[in-house]
Amino acid sequence: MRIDVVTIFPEYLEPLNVSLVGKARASGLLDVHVHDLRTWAHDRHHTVDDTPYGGGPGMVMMPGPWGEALDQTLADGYEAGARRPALVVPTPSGRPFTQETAAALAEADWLIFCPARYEGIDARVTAEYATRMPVHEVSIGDYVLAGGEAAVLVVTEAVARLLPGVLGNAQSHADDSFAPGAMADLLEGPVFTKPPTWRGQGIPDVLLSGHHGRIARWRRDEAISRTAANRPDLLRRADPAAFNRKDREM
Ligand code: 6GU
Repeated sequence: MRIDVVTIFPEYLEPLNVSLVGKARASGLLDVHVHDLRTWAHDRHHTVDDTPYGGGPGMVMMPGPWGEALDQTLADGYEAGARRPALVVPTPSGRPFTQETAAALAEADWLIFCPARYEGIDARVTAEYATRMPVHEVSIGDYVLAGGEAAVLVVTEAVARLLPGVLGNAQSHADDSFAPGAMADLLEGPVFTKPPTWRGQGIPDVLLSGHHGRIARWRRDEAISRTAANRPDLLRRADPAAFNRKDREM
């Protein structure tokens, strides 16, 4: 997968060199290009924002630099052999970014991220590119960040770990909270490793029983309790029949 990021804070994207995403880049599974939007600002101060039409607080990112940046980024990507770009525009007004969104984006072969600062990007930019390619406006949660760069890190990590070959063990995302499947709509419960006693605390006996059916049922029950405590909204949308069906398999 090719990823381009156009930003006024290229250094904010340095974490893309670290950990899972960094390794995916080093192994050639991800080809990441970070661009400074101010490269396409033409005045002495490299201005990329201006006051909003209609008045109001804050500044809006100008369409000029974004249009030139995206045209150049698209030309370079096509030149390098990338096909079928999709724009990802992080914004608190976007659709909620979920595991489902991550899975859909992981099917793409080229993502171009457009993180905004200030009050956002002039709306004509997304309108124009939407005539030529998919444009995904995504929000990573119900709170307001100073800009979209942190969301680019979040989305890239969620997508990268779904790419074939990036995680050692494909099962490790089959069981994730929010993954589709048996434990869909349930959060993962607690986990334990050695030593068997730590600061006076043992581990649940069932985990040492060797009885896979009982262990699976215990984990499922823990998942339900944790979901009830932390995300009752998920339990309300879950299918209660799915819980009982599992019991008959054990
Ligand atoms: Cl994607 N951007 C900003 N600026 N704030 C957010 C967000 C994105 N998602 C939640 N809050």
